This record gives sequence, C-alpha cells and structure tokens, in this order.
Amino acid sequence: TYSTAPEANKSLGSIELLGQKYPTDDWTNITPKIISKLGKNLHVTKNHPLSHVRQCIVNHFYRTYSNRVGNPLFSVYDNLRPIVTTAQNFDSLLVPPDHPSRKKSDCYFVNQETLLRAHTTAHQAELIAMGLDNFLVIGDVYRRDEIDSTHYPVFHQVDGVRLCTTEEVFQNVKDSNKLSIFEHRGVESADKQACHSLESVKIMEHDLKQALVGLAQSLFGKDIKYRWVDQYFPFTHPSWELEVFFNNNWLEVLGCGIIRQEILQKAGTVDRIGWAFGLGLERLAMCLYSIPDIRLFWSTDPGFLNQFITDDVNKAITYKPVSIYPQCYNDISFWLPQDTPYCSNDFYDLVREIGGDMVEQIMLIDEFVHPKTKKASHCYKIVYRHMEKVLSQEEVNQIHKQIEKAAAEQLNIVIR
Ligand code: FA5
Ligand code: MG
Repeated sequence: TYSTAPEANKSLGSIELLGQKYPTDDWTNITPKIISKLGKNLHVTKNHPLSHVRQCIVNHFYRTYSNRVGNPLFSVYDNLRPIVTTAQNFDSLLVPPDHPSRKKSDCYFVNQETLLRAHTTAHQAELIAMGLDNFLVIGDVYRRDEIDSTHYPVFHQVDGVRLCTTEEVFQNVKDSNKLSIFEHRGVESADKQACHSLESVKIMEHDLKQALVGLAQSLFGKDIKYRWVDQYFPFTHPSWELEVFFNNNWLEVLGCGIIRQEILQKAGTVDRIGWAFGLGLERLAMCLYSIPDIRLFWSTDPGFLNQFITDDVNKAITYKPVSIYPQCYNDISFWLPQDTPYCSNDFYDLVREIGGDMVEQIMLIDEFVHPKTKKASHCYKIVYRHMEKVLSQEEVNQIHKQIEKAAAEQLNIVIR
C-alpha cells in the first residue's frame, strides 16, 4: 500500500490493495485518502448507523419474501471485493463504450481495466451466472464527485435482484396456463422490452414497486409521501426512481427497473424475467437519524458513535449534534493549464487529500476566459469546518497555502 506520494509509487508500477497487487498505468487516479477507506466496511460495523439501516433493509426483504417453510428467499452478499474490472462495472451491464460514467474524471481507477466499483450493480451479472435468483449486494462504492454535505467520494449502496419463472410470475392469476413471460416478435416500447409480454412486465413492476414502497414505509412510517419518476439506466427497461418527500424536499432514494433480458441471457438464464434496484444507504440514514453532514459517517468521535449504540435496529434515534463549530472560508483563483487537460474533480481530490474532512464544501464561484490571452480562470470558494473542534483562521490559512502549492505543482495551474 502506498502512503504519501502517489506519483512516486505509480512509477514503481504496482499498488497493493486489500492484500492483492495491481499494476498501475496512466489511468491510475486513486489517492491515498481513498485507499485508506478500503476495508473500513462501515456497513457491517457494529452499532454504526449505516449498519443499522443495512439490517433494517435486509429484515424487510427477509419478511417480504420467504419460501414455503418460512425461510428467507434472498441471500445477502455484504463482503464482495470493491475492486472490480471495467467488465463487471460497465460491460456486463451493457453500459456503452462511450458512456460518460466510464470517464477517468468520474471513477477511481486502479489501472485501465480495474477500478473501485462505482455501484454495487457491478456484481449483478456474476451472481446471476452463479445461479442465484433472489439476492442483495451491500457494500462501499466510489465516485469522483462534487463536495458538499450530501456528497462524499465513498458511500454505500444496496442492490437487489429478483428473478422469476413463468409459474412464479403468474402464480396468483387464475387459469394462467396460456400466459407467458415472453412475447415473440414483440417490439420495444416505453412500457416493455421487445422480448417480454406486457402482462409479465406489469406484474413484475407491481411486485418491485410494492417491495420498495414497503421498504420506505418500514423505514419512515406508513404516512410518507412518495412518487415514481421515469428514469433511464442502460441495464434496465423500463426504469424508475423512487422519490420521498422529506424535510420539504423530494429526495431521490433509489433507481430500479426490469433487468435487460440480454444480461440474463449472457449469464445463462433463459427462462426468467427479473427486476433490480439500487439505493444509497447514507441518504436513508441521514433522513432517518437527522444526520446533517455525510462526513459524520466517517467520524471516530465517541460523541457521534455512542448515540447509535442499540441492540434494536428499529429504535427511533435522532442525532443530536455534539456541537457545531464555525466555518472558515478561503477563495482560490487560478489560470487553468493550456496544454494539459484539467477537470474540477482533479482539484476536488487534491483539496480532499490535503484538507481531509476539514473541507466541508468547495464551490466553483467564478469562471471566465481572458479576452486577449484566451486563458481560462477558475475561482473556488473552499469552506472549512472541523467536526470536532474550532479551527482558527491561521490554521486554515496554512492548509490553504499547502493547497495552492500542491495545485500549482500537480495540476499545472497558475495561482492568480
Ligand atoms: C445507480 O447507481 C444504479 N446502479 C442503480 C440501479 C441498480 C438502477 C439496479 C437500476 C437497477 P444512481 O447513480 O442513481 O444509480 O445511484 C443509486 C442511488 O445511490 C441513488 O438513488 C442515491 O440514493 C445513491 N447515491 C447516488 N449518488 C450518491 C452520492 N454521491 N452520495 C450519496 N448517495 C448517492
Ligand atoms: Mg440516480
């Protein structure tokens, strides 16, 4: 594992991650801060709020789907390696080669073929190919993204998959022996894929939506306001998002849909239709426990962690901020490089590396192009706030100086 200077180690040509060695190349963009999150497994850490929410979700699926003798239908995978191939994360899910989600600026790459999974859906095809038909995958996912109170480069997802045979889909329909989940010579429409019969899709859609609304109600109460929004994913059709009305806002909780039949066929399953969903644990936990900032999930402060100690995952807990320390701001303006590529996410990662969790938010507050020199300039406001103590402006200025210096050295920018 490398600790301080990623560039130096890149030239060695390999990194060790979770006990395995990986070659590096010019796609490598994982940073030491991100590497330090590997193996933390907050979602299975006893008494951690993310672990409570995970347990509530698993319980809901165990309760909702059981076999004839009362045992759960769903199996749970919560310790699959977060280091995956581009084939797992993208190709197996029919994400086209030029899709923007594959970009180096959006994912943490170990090398050109290997990345930290950007969603737990990365394991869907492999588990279906193993013969599983009802399962949940729970784990940490990694995305290069903006920085604010609801975005962190590591978060946790739960994916669910359910595959059904013709008999299972129509089990509650009388005289259903003429019904099939497939339709030959069908056409794709907004409602269904070409190969599926409309009646099977509608039954699966109903089952999926009922399971997910039931989940939202079991977490937030029977009276929640929710709505379904049409969505697009390369791996499902039709697709939807569930939004829940929370604190006067519509909050996107999950994405879902009917699995593309091509994925099932490639995995060797030809006699079933399936649904799938993916949701974010932090979003749910922030609402459920009134946790105001996503960085808090990584806090090791007992003032945070002790508030979630309970043997009853269904217990209502409202997080009480230990104390809120004041923010400090500093702006940084620079000329972008003219001959090398620049993206804001590179700058965000650099700020995270140096400022760590003291950085609460980064905002691009001004950009312009000089009319004569054609040089482009960005100005960012960096908001600093420590979760556990008061920061002095002097401390902040020092970190800010280090950020300016590192940005000039590593990103080829020129401080104005
Ligand atoms: C996906 O990741 C799809 N894999 C979900 C899916 C699975 C769709 C299977 C269909 C079938 P999306 O990028 O929208 O989709 O993320 C899914 C959920 O993760 C979101 O609804 C949200 O709850 C959560 N999420 C996404 N980005 C973030 C983020 N930056 N911070 C916290 N939670 C996030
Ligand atoms: Mg989404």
